Amino acid sequence: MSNYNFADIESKWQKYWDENKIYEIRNDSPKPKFYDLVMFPYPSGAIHMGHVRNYAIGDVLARYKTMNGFNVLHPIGWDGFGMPAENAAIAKGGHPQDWTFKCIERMTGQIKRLGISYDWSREVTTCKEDYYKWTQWLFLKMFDKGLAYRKKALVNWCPKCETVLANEQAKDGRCWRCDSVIEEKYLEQWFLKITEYADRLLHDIDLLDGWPERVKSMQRNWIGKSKGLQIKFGNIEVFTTRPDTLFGVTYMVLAPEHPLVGQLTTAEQKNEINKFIEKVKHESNLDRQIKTEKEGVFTGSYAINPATQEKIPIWISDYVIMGYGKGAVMAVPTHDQRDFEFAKKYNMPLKVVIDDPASHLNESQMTCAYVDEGVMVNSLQFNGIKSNDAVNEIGEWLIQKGVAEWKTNYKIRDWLISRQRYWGTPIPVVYCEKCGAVPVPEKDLPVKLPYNVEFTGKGKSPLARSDDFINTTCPKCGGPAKREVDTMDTFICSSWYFLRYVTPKDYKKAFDYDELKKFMPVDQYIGGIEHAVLHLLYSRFFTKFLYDEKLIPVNEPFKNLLTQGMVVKDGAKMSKSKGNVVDPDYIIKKYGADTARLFILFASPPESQLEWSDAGVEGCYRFLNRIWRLVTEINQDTRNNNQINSNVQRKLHQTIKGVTEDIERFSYNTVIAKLMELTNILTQDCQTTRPQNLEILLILLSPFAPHMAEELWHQLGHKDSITKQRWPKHDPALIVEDKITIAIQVNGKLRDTIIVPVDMPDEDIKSAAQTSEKTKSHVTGKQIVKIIYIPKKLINIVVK
Ligand code: ANZ
Ligand code: ZN
Repeated sequence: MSNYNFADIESKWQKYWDENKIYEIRNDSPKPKFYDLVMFPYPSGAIHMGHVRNYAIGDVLARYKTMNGFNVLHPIGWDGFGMPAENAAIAKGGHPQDWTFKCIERMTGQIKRLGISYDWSREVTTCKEDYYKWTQWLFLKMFDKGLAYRKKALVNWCPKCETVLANEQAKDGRCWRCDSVIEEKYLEQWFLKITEYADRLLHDIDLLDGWPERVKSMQRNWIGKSKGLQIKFGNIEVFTTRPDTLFGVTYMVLAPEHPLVGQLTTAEQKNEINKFIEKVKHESNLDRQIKTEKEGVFTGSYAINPATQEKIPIWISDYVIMGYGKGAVMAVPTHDQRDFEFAKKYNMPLKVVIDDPASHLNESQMTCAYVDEGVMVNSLQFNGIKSNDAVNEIGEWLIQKGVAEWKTNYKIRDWLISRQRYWGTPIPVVYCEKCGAVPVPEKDLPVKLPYNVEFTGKGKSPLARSDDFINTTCPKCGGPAKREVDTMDTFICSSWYFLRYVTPKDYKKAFDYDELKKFMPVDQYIGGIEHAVLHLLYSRFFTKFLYDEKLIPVNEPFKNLLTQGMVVKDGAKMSKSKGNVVDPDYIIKKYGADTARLFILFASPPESQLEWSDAGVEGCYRFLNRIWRLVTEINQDTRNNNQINSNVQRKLHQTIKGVTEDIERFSYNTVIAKLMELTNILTQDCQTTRPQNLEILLILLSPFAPHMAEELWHQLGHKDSITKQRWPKHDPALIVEDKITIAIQVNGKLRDTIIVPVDMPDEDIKSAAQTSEKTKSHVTGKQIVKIIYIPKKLINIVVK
């Protein structure tokens, strides 16, 4: 017997797969397609266990689908642009490009040592000219359609990253990358009009049956559609989702930035109002929304409620945001909690207009707003109807009066894509004094990112200081012009990379409609939940745009989505700062890639959190050693064995069935448990195990531990690769048990079990049950009232 020398075996087969292009596929294969995609990595320097998990999950699927006769597109590439490369260049000297390519080289080696079945001939790198040329081209397409535009706006600024960020990247007021508190700046920047697609992005979430509910609801909330009514209170318009509360409005609140505040403020109130506005300037929108203590000041003016003709005071407060709705609210303290708190603080009147059917509380009894449905009161002709119906009726009534219109609002904002950084795709625009902002013509793409720039880490970005880059001529008038010095958000690069994998080497176009037809949509996408409203939303937006332009054949990119769980150790996410990182290289060196893969897949189902366990790794290593011994030792004696053990056959076919079903539902951990059981049975049965059985075991194992499976496959005498084998099918006739176990109860209490042949007639089973020794003592001397028989399972004898 030879030892399981994983290091030699793994490098030997990796070389074999590589040299024989085992994992390269053709676009024109006659087989049905399967597009298996993992989120491509950012070349950060080294892969971590999260990557290993992601790629191992994807690899099992790729190998399984291939063996089931699919033409599996299973590519990998690099999300090459981004800030860490530039930051490293600033900190350590060197160049982001050199740093990035060094990282890619190192990580490529690591991924290859994992034995993942990628088609490396399709490798895509977003920071290479032959890729970012097309990213620029896509920008121009959007520009042509008015979907890329420049505007001056209040934007999120990360002081540490020294750049602006998209709203999606500044969630909860912090930078998605470095967690710094975001500042707001008023700047002129480039945006993509994702809002134009808001409704379709929302609506089509319903088509995504293969996506986790959690991701779908995160996207729904982010888009934040709300239907409501825009009502004129004189010349002030408000947006409300609750027209049913109109008769309960007792004051109005404007955002401090509202354009009418100046003219509404009376002389007496001027001082206080200005002081308040000054104060609010220092609060971010986010602070204002989460602040518990609402503050405000009276303007001195009044508005007229169009329903009641009552005079209501107009206030300003920080809880009303200028960027949402109309920047003004009709306040209903009895039915809106924020308004309730504000009214209590400033002694504003309360008026109930929806009666709480459970408590009928009046104004003075209320301790909080009543926000649910009820019966309309104090609302003139609307009294007595359900508040739910009143939404529409009051709405229509106001529309008739000409003071309102239905309006849909969205929370999502246009995607700010300018970045004041060097290491990104240059925005292909020049500024000419005569012609203004002029897009670079397609034939002049790519606008190359210059290599020779200076990284100081202070002040302007390297591009903004590179005269060679900046100074150019206007494509329109030929006069002197200056290039845009901002680069694009790298999330643009990753919004279309899955299209490039289909024709990665096409120098003439970004992608090809007909070729995409063969592979899109992605059948299975696998990645982290952190991209729920970043990459996954942006990619859907790009896909819809390209579909509208008739450039691609699908309008949703990803049919099924699996969000893998985190890898944790000692209960915490692996991270350098916590000092609990387990280095994949170390595990591969010590146990081999097959053990690493197997452990990662065995320790928990893909979507759950995975707790690292050294003992678990050891266990997987021992399991692989058992298979090694089983095949290398036992096989010597049984090479020509043709005897069939029906118990072993049954177990084998049950395992084929179970493993296949489990793989189909991503229950990889239970697959491995089943393979362990089968291995035990085959080992016990070592005298009679036939080589055919071992072959099936190896095929079932191959998606999980491909190197060992390939090696032992060849040791069994095969000359071709195990990856070329067909996935086995179970024989339904063989999995049927020939004996069954019947439970015997007396008055519902289990007293005995008997094992009988499956084909024993029911009458015989019933009499066998009554004659069982253990049952007898509970039955003798008593009267049998009835016998309940659940066929092939259970007999219950009821006695008196
Ligand atoms: C009156 C009212 C009565 C409201 C009531 C709610 C309950 P969503 O669902 O998020 O769209 N609102 C409108 N514009 C606002 C702004 N710029 N800043 C802060 N709040 C604003 O929320 C819509 C509701 O949020 C609107 O409906 C309005 O308050 C408030 F019993 O109008 B409501
Ligand atoms: Zn930052």
